[in-house]
Amino acid sequence: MDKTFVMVKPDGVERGLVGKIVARFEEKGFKIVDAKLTKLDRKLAEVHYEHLNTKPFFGELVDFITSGPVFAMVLEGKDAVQNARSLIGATNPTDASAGTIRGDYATDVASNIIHGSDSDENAAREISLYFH
Ligand code: RTP
Repeated sequence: MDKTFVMVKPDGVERGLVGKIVARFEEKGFKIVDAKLTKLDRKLAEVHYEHLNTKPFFGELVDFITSGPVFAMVLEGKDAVQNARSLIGATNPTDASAGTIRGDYATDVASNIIHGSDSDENAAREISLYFH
């Protein structure tokens, strides 16, 4: 079975959406193999999002992701990365289909509720960053 890393961002935790989001992954058939509520320090946020560190919104992204607790999960299932991304929906909620998490719960790219790894390589990297 494949693994992926998924994290309900501070806006999703603040809005009380953790239970609903976890239920969607469980209903799809994922198994939760690890999970925790945690708060990122700036160093972890900068490492997690280092691929975006030249973007104009990088400072805002780090401020946002460290602004409150996140709910981080390791999910196991067939084609875990791709199936989780399908449930999550497009990065910009404006482009995300209804029925996806971002399509149903978010309107703004800067606070789009949830993160999911975009490759097996990044899933392994992110799991080791958050769960070690
Ligand atoms: P994520 O890593 O959070 O799952 O998102 P993603 O792969 O779908 O998108 P990525 O390009 O890696 O962007 C990471 C996060 O940066 C924020 N963002 N803000 N203000 C903006 O224009 C902007 N663009 C991206 C989003 O929170 C996005 O999820």
